Amino acid sequence: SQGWLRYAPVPNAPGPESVPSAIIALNATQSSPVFTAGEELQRGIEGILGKRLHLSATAGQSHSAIVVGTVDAYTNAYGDLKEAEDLETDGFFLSATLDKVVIVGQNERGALYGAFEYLSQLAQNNVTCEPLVYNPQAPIRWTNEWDNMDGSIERGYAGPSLFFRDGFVVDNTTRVAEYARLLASIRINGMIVNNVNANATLLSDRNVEGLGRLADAMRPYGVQLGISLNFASPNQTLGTFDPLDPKVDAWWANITNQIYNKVPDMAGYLVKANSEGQPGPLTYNRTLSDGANMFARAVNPHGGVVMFRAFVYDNHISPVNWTNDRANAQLEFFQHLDGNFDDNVVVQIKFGPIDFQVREPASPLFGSLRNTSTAIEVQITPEYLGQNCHLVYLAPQWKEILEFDMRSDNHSSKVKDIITGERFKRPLGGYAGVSGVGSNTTWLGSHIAMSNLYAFGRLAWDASLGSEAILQDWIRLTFGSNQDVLDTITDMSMKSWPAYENYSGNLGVQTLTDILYTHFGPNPASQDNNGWGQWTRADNVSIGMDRTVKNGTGNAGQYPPEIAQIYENLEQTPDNLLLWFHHVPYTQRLKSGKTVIQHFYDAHYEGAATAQTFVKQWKSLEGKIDKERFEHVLFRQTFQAGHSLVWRDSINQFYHNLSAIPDEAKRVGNH
Ligand code: GCW
Repeated sequence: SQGWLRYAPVPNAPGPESVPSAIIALNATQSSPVFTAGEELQRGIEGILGKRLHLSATAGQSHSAIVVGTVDAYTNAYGDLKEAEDLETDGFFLSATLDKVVIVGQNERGALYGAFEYLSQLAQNNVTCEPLVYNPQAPIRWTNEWDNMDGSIERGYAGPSLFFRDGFVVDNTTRVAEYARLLASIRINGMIVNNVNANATLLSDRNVEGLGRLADAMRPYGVQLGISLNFASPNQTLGTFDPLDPKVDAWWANITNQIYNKVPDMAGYLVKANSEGQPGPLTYNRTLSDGANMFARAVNPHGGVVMFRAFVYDNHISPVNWTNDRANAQLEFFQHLDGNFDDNVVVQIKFGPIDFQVREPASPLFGSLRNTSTAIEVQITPEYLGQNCHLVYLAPQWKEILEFDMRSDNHSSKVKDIITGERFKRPLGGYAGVSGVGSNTTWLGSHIAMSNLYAFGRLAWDASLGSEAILQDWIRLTFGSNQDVLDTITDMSMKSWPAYENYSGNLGVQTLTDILYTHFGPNPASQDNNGWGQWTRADNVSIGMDRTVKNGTGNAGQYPPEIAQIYENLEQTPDNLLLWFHHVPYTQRLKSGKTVIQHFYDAHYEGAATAQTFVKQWKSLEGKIDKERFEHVLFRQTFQAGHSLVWRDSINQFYHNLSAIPDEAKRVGNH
């Protein structure tokens, strides 16, 4: 499906006279983003307004035309544009009146973004746009695809890979281009095409040639290809992968040159090292920065970037010791390396200290790396959050992290300003979204989950946007502008993350899914005594991780002082992170006045009740949405409603058995 780029006719549209009669894509050469912009404008306007405009590549009379091009091409043809000086890399200027539309990109990619912006406005029934300059807040706006060479996708819920099959890059790249088109429309400029748990066979001649073809399919959309690397790749030929061995360095320089030969505009590398069994520099007693810089040297001559993941921890950690804490790992591994990374290295940090749980505080690492560029990693594919069988609109969760103020040096230090490079004056930084897109026609396995992909791109461009405003753009583009459809999907989506949190793991206790295998469905018992370090420390009388400095793992002390003091202190810690930072009796009173255990019981009933209403809400849209998508989403909402009851009863029963504390409302247990 076309996702949000349907270009469906707009009812009550002001008519074809509301757009100019021709499109000029300035100096457009075949397969360039400006060429794509011209074609996209033609296709979009034909779909939305039923009028096919003449398209040409040469500057003509700009009156009564839609002119799209780079700032250089535009000024050559039509003279100075005063807004041009405000344009930053990938930025664009857009102005639209009824008889003249000007779309000028700082580069070709920006011009394409401007075309998509104009089409998005048209599709939402706005035919004019105030003259405005649009610039990105962050240079790195990438997806991470966790696609394996055999065609499976780690944590993907939408069928096999678009990129690989049976060990090789696919022959047919049609869907790759369609995906790049969706990404370009939300201003994503890079895509890591293979899993961070990477395989050295990606670097075979045949696959490097294949990467060239993938990049060719993405290039017309301005999406640059990047790849994940297996740190031990040289081992087979050299018998070593020591990052300080000159032979190893030369090996990487050589293979990197070969790749750039096929993919001249490769974005760079993504590296997961010394994490969950992956090889890395620690094997040779080298530091993580030694490892990262080895790749940085290889891509530097080509202008490439190395995204080095901060997701490094011991996955055989002993639960016996109460001061052990996986949440401490990132700072322990990375803080002392601050300043040691080359300039083209970006440390990519998962939003929270553990692993994409339903509620986590922001990772303390954001607040403490001052001489290192950083990026935030979020999961669009909701591994722990219902795997697209539950509706969970994630933008509100991402916004909470992005807006969180670390108060580094007692100074405003919002995560969103740290990762753009603004706060610590870093040259690079941005966003990585783990997408999970597969060959299924819905892309993510569920039509309604596409709001998450859409919102990721929008926030990566401008983190100050509101989650509801982004959502409503997506709804209008995806389902049309019927008011009931808009209101209903807005209401359901905005309630969805709180509902999921309520019927899974609340008060910051972690999601409470099965963590050993599926990461799906309730399994609170699996959340203790495992080597993964995802613990709740629940016993008969008490629950929660004591992460205080005075008594626990010390994790609260990893935050800058103003924040550390809040998390250290039971009274000041917000209820929704209480069990993340503190170990308390089930009878502990929350700020709401309820006990922890009663909150568990009530929240689980509330959350599951909300999931029941989603079914009724969705059913009210019958006839207002096409049958195929109506039935598809109804099926999922019905599943979610049932599964939320399973969640509710499993979790409540589990803690009722453990604590033997009755539910005041007498719903839980045997009565
Ligand atoms: O959350 C865990 C996932 C793994 C994933 C890992 C990571 C790609 O369960 O599937 O591996 O995180 O982010 O590296």
